[in-house]
Amino acid sequence: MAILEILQYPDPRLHLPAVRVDKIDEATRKLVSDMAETMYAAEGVGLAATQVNVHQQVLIIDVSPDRSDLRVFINPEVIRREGMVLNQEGCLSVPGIYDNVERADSVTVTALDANGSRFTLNASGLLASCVQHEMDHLQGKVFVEHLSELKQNRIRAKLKKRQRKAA
Ligand code: GNR
Ligand code: NI
Repeated sequence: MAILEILQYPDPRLHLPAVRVDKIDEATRKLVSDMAETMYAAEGVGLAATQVNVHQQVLIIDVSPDRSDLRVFINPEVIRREGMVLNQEGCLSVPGIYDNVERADSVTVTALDANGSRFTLNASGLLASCVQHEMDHLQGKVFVEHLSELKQNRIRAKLKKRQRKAA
């Protein structure tokens, strides 16, 4: 296992669209296990492959309080969405920034697991928000892009300044 580097907004690589995985093999399972180690080390509830600069449709989520319920989604598709909610979100690629994002209240997702078996999940609450947040990443979209241009400009400036200081 390995901890991978998480791309930081506004890195342009966060905007690359992920391609479908056509064969789930050992390399895919290694990616999933490295992503899990990376997500747990960073104390996130989800991670998309895009964030670790792998532009394939792979995402993981664990919203359990004791970090014992890892869910793996390969080539995920939302097949139902219902309702609207406003929830505060954060992102490991946009550290220290939290804001409200409107999402579907509940979604049904179909995807492949790490063994290539298809499953369908009905999600609501944090799990539903997280699925939508991670699927946005796979399309090259970061949650701040749901906010106003003014907020996006402020966030970009703040993170660039912070990255300059850290360098
Ligand atoms: O850790 C995370 N918390 C979170 C909170 C509300 C909605 C979505 C998320 S996902 C985020 C981890 C992350 O950046 N995943 O891409
Ligand atoms: Ni994120």
